[in-house]
Amino acid sequence: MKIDVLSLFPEMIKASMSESILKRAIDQNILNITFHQIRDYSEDKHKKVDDTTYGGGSGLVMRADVLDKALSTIVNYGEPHIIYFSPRGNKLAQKRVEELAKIDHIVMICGHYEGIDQRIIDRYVDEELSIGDYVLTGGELPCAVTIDAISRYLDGVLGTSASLEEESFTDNLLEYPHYTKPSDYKGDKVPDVLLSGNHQNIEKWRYKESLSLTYQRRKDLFYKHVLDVLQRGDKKELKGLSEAVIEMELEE
Ligand code: 4FV
Repeated sequence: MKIDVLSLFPEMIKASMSESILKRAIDQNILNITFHQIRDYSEDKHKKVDDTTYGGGSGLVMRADVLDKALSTIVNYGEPHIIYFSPRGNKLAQKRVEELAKIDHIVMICGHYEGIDQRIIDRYVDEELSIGDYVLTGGELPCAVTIDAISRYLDGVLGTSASLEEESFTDNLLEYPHYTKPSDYKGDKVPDVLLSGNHQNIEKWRYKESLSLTYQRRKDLFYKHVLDVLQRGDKKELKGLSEAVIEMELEE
């Protein structure tokens, strides 16, 4: 995947991919990321990239002419999908991450101050993305978060894709509890079923744990999951769901 990142603080983003899985993905050229210092596109003698907001009010806005110069340079090479990070955007979730991972070339615009001139959004931006309902100092962290999440879906980045199949938000379920050695830690034991080697019982226990945790913490996801299972109408799934719900009831 080719990613062009426009930022006033590219080092912040580079730092987040200088270790471990992301560093390996870049070294193996699975991820080909080009960083563009937005200030380099300012023709102002002081390399100014922002100005006061029309209509008054505090705060500064990133200038259209500077961003246009940067984007027009990059966009010439093919039809990239252009993302701008802002609290107004669609909330990033695993399903959209999976879809973005299938795109060859993405341009990511990291705003700062109050944001960027709306005319750049109207002219260039295909998608506004938010990573959460809170206000950050800049788009750099949302950019790093998005690249990290996407990279996990690129072939060759994760050891096996198996871990992608069984993780949070797969089928709208939160992940079941994980345990590792020692089997008894300060008297706290690993659930017996996980030591049983009976994979059918282990799978049932994990499903019931995921379902119960999702019901407690994310009813929005729980109802989506139940609806999907009902709509799929798969007998084995329906049986598994009803058994798990009964067990949850019994545990209440
Ligand atoms: C943000 C978010 C976010 C708003 C003004 C950058 C800041 C500043 N981006 N998800 N939450 N952006 O807070 O994506 O320019």
